[in-house]
Amino acid sequence: MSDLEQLRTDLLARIGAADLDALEGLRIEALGRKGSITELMKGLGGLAAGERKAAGQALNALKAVVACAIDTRRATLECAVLESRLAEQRIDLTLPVRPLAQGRIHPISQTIEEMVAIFCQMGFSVAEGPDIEDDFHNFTALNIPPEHPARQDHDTFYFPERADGARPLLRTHTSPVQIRTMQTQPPPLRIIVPGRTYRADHDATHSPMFHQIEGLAIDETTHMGHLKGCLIEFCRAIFGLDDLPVRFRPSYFPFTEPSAEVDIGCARSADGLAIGAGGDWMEILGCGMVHPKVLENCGIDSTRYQGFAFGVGVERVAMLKYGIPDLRTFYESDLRWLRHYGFLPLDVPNVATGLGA
Ligand code: 2NL
Repeated sequence: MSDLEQLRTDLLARIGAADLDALEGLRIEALGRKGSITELMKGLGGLAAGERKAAGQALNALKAVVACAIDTRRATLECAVLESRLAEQRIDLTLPVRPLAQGRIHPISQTIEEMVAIFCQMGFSVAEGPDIEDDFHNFTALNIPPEHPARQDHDTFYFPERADGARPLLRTHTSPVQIRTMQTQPPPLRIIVPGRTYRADHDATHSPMFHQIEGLAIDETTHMGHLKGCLIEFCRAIFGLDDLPVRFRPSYFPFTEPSAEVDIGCARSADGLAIGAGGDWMEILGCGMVHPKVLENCGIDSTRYQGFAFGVGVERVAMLKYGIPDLRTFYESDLRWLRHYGFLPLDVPNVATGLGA
């Protein structure tokens, strides 16, 4: 075998066995500026004229064969790499989808939504306001002057006194929002005010932060019949019982006159408590006709306008409706509890499910 044939056989064998990195090395070794074939071509000039042509043709043929073999081998290797990546990264469309981490709606949020839906269907609008209030909006405007005993009952959280002598506080009810609405919007008014409220009280049945929904309706002829109809309807809608017994019991609040507490029918037994007809009663909310002094404190003419107001504790309704036995669990942020008692985002209240069972 001639040297050239030997070189050819040797190169083709090594090309056939090379991986992509080795292949580039081989190309440089054979065809690069100092490659073996390049060097042989440089040597052609030194040959006798008679030999030069045949040797040149043989070298050109060798160069073409080697270049072609390298290109073919490279294409084969690249193709194999692509094939193996395609096989490895193939998407298996038969696999089940990964479960999406689904959040839950807190029972307090759900209960607020349901109550808001009921009152909005009756024509109320939602109003909101600040958690940090001043003495006037939380107490004085509501007919609770500084020396009034009701101030003690409220266990108010106060902030340090400011330079101007004012002492900001955390609102003890959502009524200040109604006061602000009456100060800025002329009657007729129909609003409900859901939100956080605060009292320095902490035991098995009281939390320092809790939620309320208050309502306010003011017009020229709004009377106690409207209050009763509206709240009877609310109690029946929120518990999904068309025939739920509801009674109004005289009571006292500084900001309403007359005032009443609303009880719903229930049955207490060894098994626990069931809402509905059963001979027993349970308090569910407070209400009354807005005191004329409160209207006047907000710049509303009490000889022309009158109205009713009410306040409902959200936690108590949520506990009764969803069978949550311990108030404190609402605020523990225990994810296992939330997965059990919480609601799925698409479970929005609606006429078919939200207001019913
Ligand atoms: C309760 C009692 C009540 C009101 C809240 C109110 C607000 C204004 C004027 C008059 Cl601006 N009244 N709110 C009235 C009666 C009762 O709540 O036991 N809530 C849990």
